[in-house]
Amino acid sequence: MISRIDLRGDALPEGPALRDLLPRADFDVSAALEKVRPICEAVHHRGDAALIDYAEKFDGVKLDQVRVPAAALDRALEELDPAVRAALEESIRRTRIVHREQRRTSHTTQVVPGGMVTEKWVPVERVGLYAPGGRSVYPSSVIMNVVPAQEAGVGSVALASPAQAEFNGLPHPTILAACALLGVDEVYAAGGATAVAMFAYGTESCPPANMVTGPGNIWVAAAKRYFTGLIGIDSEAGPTEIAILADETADPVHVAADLISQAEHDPLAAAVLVTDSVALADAVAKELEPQVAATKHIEDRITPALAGRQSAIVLVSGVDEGLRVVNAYGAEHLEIQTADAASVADRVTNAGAIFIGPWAPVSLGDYAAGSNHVLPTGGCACHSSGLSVQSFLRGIHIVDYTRDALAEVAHHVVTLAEAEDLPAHGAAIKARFDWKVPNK
Ligand code: HSO
Ligand code: ZN
Repeated sequence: MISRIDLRGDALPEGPALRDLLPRADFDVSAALEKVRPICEAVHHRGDAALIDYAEKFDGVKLDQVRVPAAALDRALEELDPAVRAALEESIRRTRIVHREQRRTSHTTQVVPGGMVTEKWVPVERVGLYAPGGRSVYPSSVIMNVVPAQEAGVGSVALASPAQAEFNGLPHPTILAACALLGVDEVYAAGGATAVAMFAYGTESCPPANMVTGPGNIWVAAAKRYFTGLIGIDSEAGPTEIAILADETADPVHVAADLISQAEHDPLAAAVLVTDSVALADAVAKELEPQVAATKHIEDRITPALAGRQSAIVLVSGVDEGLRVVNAYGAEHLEIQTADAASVADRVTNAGAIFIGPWAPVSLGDYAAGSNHVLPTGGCACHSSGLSVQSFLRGIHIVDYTRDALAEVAHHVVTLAEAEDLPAHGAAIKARFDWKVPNK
């Protein structure tokens, strides 16, 4: 069911060449871009009317309004299964305590006496969060997006999720209940690219947002790319990935279960085991069969994900080589299931999140570790981080110099301005000192 890539023997190639040996799912956002363009333009020009038309076309529901009434949020919370409510509350509590510690305080540096630069952290004013419907109704993702925004101090947080025909055109009740638990009362029934466009341009019922975050399919990713520059985004989330670096000490039952856990998201999800133990590779391959057979989404997601070209068991000659492979790959989620896992994890440089040892499976991080589950995919972990409080803050530099402090450095500024053929830059300094350059 899962293919093997044998990298033992010859020396491993360097960085990008090594990465090329580890195939990934095709996720061509640029091709989808052309298809979302007319949708975004329609929302721009026709506002709510376009959102209502698209809900009818894509979601099969005729909406009277896109804003979800407050009573619907209250009802969803009242009707929420108490066990789910308790689990969501614990997830919120843990996620909040971790993210609260990420808050940044402003800092002032005295560069020279009288010359100060302050970095002031200011939250984004208004954020639109997207929660998918259909195959992926994830209240946990509402938590992972809302909590860091709230902890960053974002004043206005709105959420959009597709209208569902079976719930009278409201978003899924668990999504509404999660919003109610989090204190988010501005919710819209809008899906995919239309929701991103609604937040980017604003409509009659929804004021525009400065930033849109949240997971979604390729259309959501394409709409985020379409609006880059106009609004801020978190990332263009692609299909989920799990990589596991394991040696002969790992339990094949755990390894197989964890690979399957992320394959469950999507037929394009990637599950990659990197190991120096042929015995473990064989045992995991064997263990996958009964575990896959016993789970729910076999045909539509798990089997195609594990059999897809994006998933593999990669054989390496040792843990050091394994580290080179996982660092080249830059997985969204990386589990380390080796002897002395913490010190192996210390040597990981590229991953969205790292899960150490046998008691920290990715599923824990998906729901209740306290960490964030919105993480970079598709190798973006080599340059980006997951969602955090920082994602919703801007650092503004505040420059405050006295006359003497400016005089001290004036000649350097004038010299650099002249070197760049920008004499007016130098003149802005000289004008303050009777058109002379002090200290020269
Ligand atoms: N593993 C997904 C997040 C998720 N899992 C939501 C369950 N629900 C991407 O990190
Ligand atoms: Zn997951």
